[in-house]
Amino acid sequence: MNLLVTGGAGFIGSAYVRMVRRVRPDDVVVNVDALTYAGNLENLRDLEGDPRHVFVRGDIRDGAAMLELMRRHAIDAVVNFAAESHVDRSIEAPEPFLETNVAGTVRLLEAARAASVRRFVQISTDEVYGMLAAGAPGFTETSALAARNPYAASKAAADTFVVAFHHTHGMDAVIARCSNNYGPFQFPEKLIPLMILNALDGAPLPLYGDGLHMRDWIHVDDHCAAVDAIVLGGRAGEIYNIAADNERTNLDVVRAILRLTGRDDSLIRYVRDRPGHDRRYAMSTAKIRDSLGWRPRHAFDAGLAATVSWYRDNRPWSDRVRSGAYRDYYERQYADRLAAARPAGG
Ligand code: NAD
Ligand code: TDX
Repeated sequence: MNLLVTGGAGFIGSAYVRMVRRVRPDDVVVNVDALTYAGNLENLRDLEGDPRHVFVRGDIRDGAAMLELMRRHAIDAVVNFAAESHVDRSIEAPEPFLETNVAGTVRLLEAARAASVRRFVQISTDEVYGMLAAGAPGFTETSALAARNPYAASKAAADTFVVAFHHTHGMDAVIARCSNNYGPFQFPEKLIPLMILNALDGAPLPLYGDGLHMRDWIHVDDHCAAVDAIVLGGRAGEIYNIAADNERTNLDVVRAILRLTGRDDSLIRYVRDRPGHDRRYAMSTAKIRDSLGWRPRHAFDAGLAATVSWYRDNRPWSDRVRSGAYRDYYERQYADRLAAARPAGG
């Protein structure tokens, strides 16, 4: 199979690309990523020199470029991870979320249709269902869309387009809605890597509001395995929730990180709450378990401990992310090759 993965230099997309190369060595992965602040080619170091991993710096909003890539590589399936992914940024500046998450997804759908790509998998999120009341059973795939922050609104809009392309054009499109991911290579603007790095440094840990908001955590590799089960066996037009039943308050997560790093609660700082902060997300995952046989493999406590160890052992990665040095990597790895390929004076 020839796969086009978008956003494959980000946290989850890079884990998915590494996984596909490992489990299906004959598949070709064309990895297209705009390398925004969140894209980091150092996440793909393991794949350097791999002839079946083709990295292309490109923007999903550029429909003509996406179509050309799909045709040139005879793409069988598109897996769309590319997105602006951070809620706090969407509150400050929603425009890039509209552009990439909505317009970008529509242009990618149009390109996939024009190229007669067999399958389109949209990577969505639990946040499209909105906030869940304390004690209420988890959202199912038929729950209404009720996004409550600009990031979630952009993802819900994108999902609606995906559903519309399935119904209107008969496209084989499938949506995956996952809960909060954690694991190696996550950009340290998100709760878990931010708190791990601050705890390792003995710096304050900023908890929003009362710290009692609940999220349901899943190891990134379990999410990727679920996505791959959907790519291979999901039914056209269906939506699949993905989660691993690890609901925790943010305070619980932060305390676990403090224990794992040998620190104590004195580092916790309660700071101004996120505007419109959703109290709780949770979903039922009976559908993907029953129909595709997927199960999570990582227990949260062990997965979190391994993640803390990874950040402790990979300080050069996070130092380069935090200093901004990671952004030079693309230039060093690829710009010379591109310049060499260009005609003189071009
Ligand atoms: P990330 O921010 O780490 O990575 C996003 C990647 O997309 C980056 O490499 C970035 O360069 C790329 N990108 C951004 N705009 C682009 C554009 N216009 N064209 C091409 N590439 C572009 O995000 P992540 O946490 O890996 O999330 C990946 C996907 O999973 C997103 O669609 C997100 O909505 C979804 N998701 C994330 C979580 C989570 O907990 N992180 C949970 C559920 C769903
Ligand atoms: O400094 C912080 N302090 C804090 O208390 C940060 C960054 C977060 N938080 C809280 C806010 C949330 O309740 O921690 C929780 C998790 O925050 P984020 O890591 O920003 O994730 P969240 O807002 O839940 O969204 C994530 O899960 C759904 C991803 O970023 C999305 O891409 C995904 O779709």
